[in-house]
Amino acid sequence: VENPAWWTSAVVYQIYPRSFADSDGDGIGDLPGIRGRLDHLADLGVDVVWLSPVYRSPQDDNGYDISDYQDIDPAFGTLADMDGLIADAHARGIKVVMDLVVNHTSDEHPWFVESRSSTTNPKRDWYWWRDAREGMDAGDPGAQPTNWESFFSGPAWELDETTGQYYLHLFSRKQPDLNWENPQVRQAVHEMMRWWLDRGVDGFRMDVINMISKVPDLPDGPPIPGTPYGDGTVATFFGPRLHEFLAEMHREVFAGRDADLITVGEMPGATVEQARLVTDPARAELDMVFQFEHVQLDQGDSKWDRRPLRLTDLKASLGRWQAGLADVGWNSLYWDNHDQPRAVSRFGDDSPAHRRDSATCLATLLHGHRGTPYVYQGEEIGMANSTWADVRDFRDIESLNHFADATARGQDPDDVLAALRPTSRDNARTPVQWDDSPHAGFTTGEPWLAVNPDHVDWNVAAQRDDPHSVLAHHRALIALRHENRTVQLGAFDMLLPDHEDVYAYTRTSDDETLLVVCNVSGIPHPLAELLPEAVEAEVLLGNRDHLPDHDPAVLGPWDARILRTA
Ligand code: TEU
Repeated sequence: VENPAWWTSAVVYQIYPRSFADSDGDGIGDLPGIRGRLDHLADLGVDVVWLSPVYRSPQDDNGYDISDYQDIDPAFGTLADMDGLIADAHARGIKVVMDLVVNHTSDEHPWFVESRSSTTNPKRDWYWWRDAREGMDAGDPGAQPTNWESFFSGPAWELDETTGQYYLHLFSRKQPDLNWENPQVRQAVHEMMRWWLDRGVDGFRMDVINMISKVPDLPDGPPIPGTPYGDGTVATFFGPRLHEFLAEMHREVFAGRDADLITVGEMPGATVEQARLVTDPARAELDMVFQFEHVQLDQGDSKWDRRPLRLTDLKASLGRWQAGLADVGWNSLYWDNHDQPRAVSRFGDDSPAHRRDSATCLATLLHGHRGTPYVYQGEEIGMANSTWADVRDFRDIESLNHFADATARGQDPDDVLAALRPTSRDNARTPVQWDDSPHAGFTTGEPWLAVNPDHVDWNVAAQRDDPHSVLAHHRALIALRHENRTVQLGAFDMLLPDHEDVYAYTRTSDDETLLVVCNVSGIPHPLAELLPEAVEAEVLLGNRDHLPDHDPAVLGPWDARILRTA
């Protein structure tokens, strides 16, 4: 790649502000709290920080329901705090990316308040309004305009009494979908985006941006067996005008500025082919996307139906994405975010014996790939899923709605709770564990969501000066990416595709070949047999070669190594 973009050697850190650091004792993280912890990010070495939404919001979906895109919610602070955070981050050479949530707004956004006020309001067509299904009366069971289900359980349509019509909400009923067919909507969004760029932000993570183009006549979806619903994603994922809207957004917002910016589109259901089109620089749409294939390999019929991950499935998936975007486009690389359970619990082993090694093994496996790695708050210290005594411990609307919906349909509450525990998004949202003090140094008040009891042992303070900590390993991985062009741009080749425990691949550039080999299991494997060339190779970074039982010829439990073999 000649003249590679700056983000091909960058690492992004995601902050979920509600759970990061609370400065005023109200139990909710805030912007001044983030400003007070920027040295942690600088020490880690990240280049960009992506903030989950901090805009004014009723907080129905913890800020992904926005009522004013150009103001900060008082729970998080003020616009002055935001300006200060941007300045402080820039002073440390860290860029700031905002979360752009424009598939939908809050139902309390003035645009929707106007839109719902009457069928003739000028903003009526800013959202998706439809009459009851043909031949049925508004309010009748099954009278919703389509058979789609919301991601947060229940129908994707809400009847609005004022006008007797339904409005579409793919997420909660307090998150009405914007109608992107309407050029006024697109212009208003572009204007707001330019306003944030003028304010100094360096780009956007774009929430469910593949849903902004829908099949305009909103057809029913194919029936989903065992449910009263049809699959709405056929009409709402990657609709016919998506590339047109993304190219228009690039022209209207980024053109002329984009050399220093970064854009990443969250695209549930994205295929490699679609990602190639979206991230092809020649098409000037987005820089990269978040795809979901690798975080759905351990799911059955739904996200609540968990099954063990097969490593060969992971290799096939990540390998396909590496190959598919090798010659055009770019990958994002992630395990964790605010919607996913903690990787060390999900894909690693968070038992005391293996937690550190499996966390550093998973990090090595991910960061060695070609793409831009995303570190989610707490992932750098091996934070794990929390314990959930009963449904009252949860806060996430997705989890709470699922519990209510599943039990209302007759599922045993204990079974539903058992399904929530390993999967709930709240696992990612427990407060960041800064130290072993009460509430882990996150707040001096009552945290909005309980701190994981394991914070007494797993916290930033305990790891900062430990050269073998999960934190130190992330620091080393990030430094390696910054200094090594083979890690940044080298060709990716998967090895051992059929091995169920060992994940290995090479990265090749003109001047060297690196071999990344990871034992994604608690069982030793003979490296000498699997990859003989690895045994004597130069070790650039290992995660357990400091341990007394380390044997160069044998991969120990969760042993991960980045080697130079040529
Ligand atoms: O998530 C999009 C999305 O598809 C999630 O619902 C995800 O599929 C699921 O929760 C993971 O299993 C984005 C935001 O990241 C999420 O926090 C919001 O709730 C959602 O959009 C609506 O804005």
